[in-house]
Amino acid sequence: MHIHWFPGHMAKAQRMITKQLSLIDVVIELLDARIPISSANPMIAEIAGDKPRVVALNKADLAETAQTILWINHFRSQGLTTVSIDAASGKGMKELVNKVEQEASEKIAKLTAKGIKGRPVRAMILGIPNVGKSSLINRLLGTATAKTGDRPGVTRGQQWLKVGKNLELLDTPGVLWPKMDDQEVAFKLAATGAIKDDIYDMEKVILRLLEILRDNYSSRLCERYKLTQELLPEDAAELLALIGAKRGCLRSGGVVDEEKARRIILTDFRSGKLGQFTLDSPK
Ligand SMILES: Nc1nc2c(ncn2[C@@H]2O[C@H](COP(=O)(O)OP(=O)(O)O)[C@@H](O)[C@H]2O)c(=O)[nH]1
Ligand SMILES: [Mg+2]
Repeated sequence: MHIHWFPGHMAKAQRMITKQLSLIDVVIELLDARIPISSANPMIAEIAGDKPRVVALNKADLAETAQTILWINHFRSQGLTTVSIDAASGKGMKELVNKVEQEASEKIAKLTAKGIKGRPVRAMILGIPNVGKSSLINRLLGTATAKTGDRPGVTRGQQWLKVGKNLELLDTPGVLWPKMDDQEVAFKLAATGAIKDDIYDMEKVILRLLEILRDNYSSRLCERYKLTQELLPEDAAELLALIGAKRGCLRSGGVVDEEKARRIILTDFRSGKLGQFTLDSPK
């Protein structure tokens, strides 16, 4: 499994983010609640520097609720303000905005002391591809809010978006890169859809996923695909064929269409039809 990020791209992305950070008060670090470690950028602490940071565990609707609570406590014990959100449905937006404003309160108080009154908090979202940055921006904006006008950001065309009374959000999120040198991390990123489907070995990902499902979530697997617990094959490839057959993914001659079976399993997993999953656990 290879993730196509090149040092040149990363350096450029980082330079860009660093420039943008000079404009903002608070970093919103968006993580996937299903993989809070694997979806993190290994250099986020350096990138964010001394800017206050709020960790938002997104896609909480797809993660195991009890695990998300453990993760929130874990991050909080490290001194990081952390919330869980669901940008698709809009859950947790108010808490997120409150935390962001809280994190900036010291800075705003300093500005006020200098005579600069009513300056809104400025924030920007950072996260790896597909973690939900655009969805979050749209959610925070809702329909009622308009762009703040012509005051430019760093990039031409970049704008501040007004969220409520006291918060302004940079309309372009910072795209971070994930860890790239760890096979297990690559698997989790691929399984959850953080990496484009055409740049990894889909076959291997599904087989690994099936192993995890069989070992830890066998009852869900059986329920979804009408399988018998006692008859679950040890071998993941056999399990794939069995699910394919059950789902009627058959080519002429009754041969199982494995590609189709893989698609079904991956879609079910990513959409929550196989239940909620958290693939990273706090140490
Ligand atoms: N279930 C669920 N899906 C989400 C959530 N947030 C984003 N998504 C989906 O994840 C995919 C990627 O989201 P997007 O906002 O484009 O990610 P970006 O690449 O970080 O901007 C889209 O299909 C979204 O609908 C969430 O909280 N829950
Ligand atoms: Mg986007």
